[in-house]
Amino acid sequence: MLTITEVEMREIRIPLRRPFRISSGTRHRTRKCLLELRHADGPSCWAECVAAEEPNYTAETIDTAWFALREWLAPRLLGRELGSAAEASAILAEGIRGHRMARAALEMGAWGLESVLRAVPLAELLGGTRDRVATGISLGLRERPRQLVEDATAALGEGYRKVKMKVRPGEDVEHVRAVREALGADAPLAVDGNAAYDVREDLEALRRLDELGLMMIEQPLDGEDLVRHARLQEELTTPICLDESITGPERAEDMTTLKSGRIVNLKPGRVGGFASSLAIHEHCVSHDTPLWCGGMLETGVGRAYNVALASLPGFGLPGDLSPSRRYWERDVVRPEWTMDEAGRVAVPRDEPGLGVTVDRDRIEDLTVRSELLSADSAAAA
Ligand code: OSB
Ligand code: MG
Repeated sequence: MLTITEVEMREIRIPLRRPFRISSGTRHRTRKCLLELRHADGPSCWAECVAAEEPNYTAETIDTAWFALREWLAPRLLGRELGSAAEASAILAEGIRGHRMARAALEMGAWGLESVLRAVPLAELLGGTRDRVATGISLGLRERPRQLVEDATAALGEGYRKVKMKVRPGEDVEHVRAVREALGADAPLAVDGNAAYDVREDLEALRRLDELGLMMIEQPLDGEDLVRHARLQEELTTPICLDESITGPERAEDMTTLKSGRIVNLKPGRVGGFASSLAIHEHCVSHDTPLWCGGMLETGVGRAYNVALASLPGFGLPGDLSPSRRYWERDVVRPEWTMDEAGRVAVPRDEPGLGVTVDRDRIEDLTVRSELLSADSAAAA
């Protein structure tokens, strides 16, 4: 039986080594919500919520997630006897719209805790088969094309298997073309619009990007706009990859039905967790849809969950699974996540749970608020 008796919520503030700019804004540091789930018999496991400080990627933020976790979500699981973590998703979803990032944090934590209790590596619990997963880098916007050429060249030199450039209208064609020319026609190059494009106003720019031999154009249009993505995909040779649009298995099915895109960026923290991720994975595999695991500037805790998921057989394209050094002076886990010269991250296959040790002192230093939720307090509420 899987019984979560306590959830300790923490907000940490951790500075990024370099600011990260996307179409809708710049991040200098991240405010992160971490959870520690404790089982009746003592074992515990950490989890991470991917919600950011501002509602510029999705409507959720760390503050809405904190509220949802405390008020509605954690009380549903606390003290409840689950046969397995696979039951958590439906319990957390019942009668609750949205709040997928909040749900995912708790749901994935339940899988992590089950992995600890059953002494099975998380990757194995999910059905992962790979020992290593290839990673790409996601480059933030830079003012000058020359800076991007430097960033991209350095990334390929480090071994990264894919270079994804953030783009926005007006900061796109010239920048991407410069990188394409510097890296050569065969370099694995992609762009991510983070929903900033308008299919009518920006069609010319999208057509120019289409000529640059990109692996994919990620989420050019609004997340809810599967119909216009379909129309755009008809116009373009480059595959469209959906990120923000894929909020669950149904949206992946819609993408296939409507032909809104040809590739899926799956972030478990965005789709409500692992049960939903496994369903999307299955859909993509059965429809020959290429799939990769995206990232949300996770700390080493969130990274463990993404790496475990990315070890499943359907994840054929390099994920956004950069090592700790890309983001942090010092991560919150030991050892930190690293990448080999061939751009691969090793999947922990010998240890249950996250496969890395949480650095409690580091987390303590970074914590700005915490709250302890227990089965007793949930029963009283
Ligand atoms: O669109 O994939 C995205 C980061 C924050 C929010 C959205 C996105 C991203 C990234 C970063 O691209 C990927 C990473 O974690 O390295
Ligand atoms: Mg994206």
